[in-house]
Amino acid sequence: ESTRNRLIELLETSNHDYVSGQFLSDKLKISRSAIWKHMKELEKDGYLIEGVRRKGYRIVKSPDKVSENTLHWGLKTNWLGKNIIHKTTLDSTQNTAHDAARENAEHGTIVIADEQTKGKGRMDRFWHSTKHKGIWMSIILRPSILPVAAPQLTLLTATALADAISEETTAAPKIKWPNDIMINNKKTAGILTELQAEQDRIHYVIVGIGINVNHSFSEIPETLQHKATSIKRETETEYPIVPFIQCILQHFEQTYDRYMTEGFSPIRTKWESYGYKIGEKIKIRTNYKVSEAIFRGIAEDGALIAETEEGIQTIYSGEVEWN
Ligand code: BTX
Repeated sequence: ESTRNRLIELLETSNHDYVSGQFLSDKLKISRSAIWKHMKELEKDGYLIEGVRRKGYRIVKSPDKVSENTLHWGLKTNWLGKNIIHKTTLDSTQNTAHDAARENAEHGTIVIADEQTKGKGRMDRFWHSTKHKGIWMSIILRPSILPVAAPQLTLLTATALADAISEETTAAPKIKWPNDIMINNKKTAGILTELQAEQDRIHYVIVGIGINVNHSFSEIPETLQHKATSIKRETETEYPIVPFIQCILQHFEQTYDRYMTEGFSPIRTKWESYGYKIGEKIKIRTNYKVSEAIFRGIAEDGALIAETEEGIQTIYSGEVEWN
């Protein structure tokens, strides 16, 4: 498999010129028929390769097709995505990730699917995951933090997504506390963090990320069209999916490493710079009472800070009305 990555690298650096089979077989220390077999595998991954006698091989077109190989090639991370499980169809990448984690999959393993038939939202809600239109993936993490700090991982993921979306597209993402990415007031991405833990120890965390990327308006389920959108719909541009995923993984790794060395504080500042409705009116529900409040930001532990007539309040779970 790493031979295949080196093979792609050698072909890509020749910049669409022919590379001789002999050269490749010398460099990779494998036979010329083994080279030919690798070429056939690359074609299955969507590469268009031309082989000409006495000249060699050249890449005519690289695929924008998600596979373990295409994601590996050019991925600039140190530990994230070194192990990738890609399937065309899964019920939920979360389920596959849980299975893999139970079988000791390493920290940083990625599970990704082209479509999900039973994508999961929070509280058993359904997450629509249309084939080839979005990014549906789960990251297996083994952090040495306390279970109570796990919600910070969701906020951390949201900032990494917002950074990646800002870098790859012309959209201006906002993070709606705690876990939605909004573009032009409509939900574009969601995060589902699940953990397997004891009181004081996390066995593993699965961070699920769903992003609507290349849906046209009619490809967004009708029942969601009033509140959900895709990046393509908001920016009128279609985005190559492989570099987008790589960009997300790079931002995620950077943000995660920073959290582990510097704590939540820098993440909090970043999060607030993307915060949806900070400084604006929201409603919060406490003890069966709904009160008006101003959304002030998030606390050091990730809770929402709201200012009501009675003073500052911190909110830990979905008791917020945004409209
Ligand atoms: P959530 O509970 O915040 O959002 C779910 C709600 O969002 C649904 O009830 C519905 O109203 C709406 N919704 C459903 N599908 C979409 C969509 N594609 N775009 C916008 N709105 C939608 C958010 O949960 C967490 C979602 C995580 C999804 C990822 S995908 C990879 C991983 N695998 C998996 O099964 N889930 C995660």
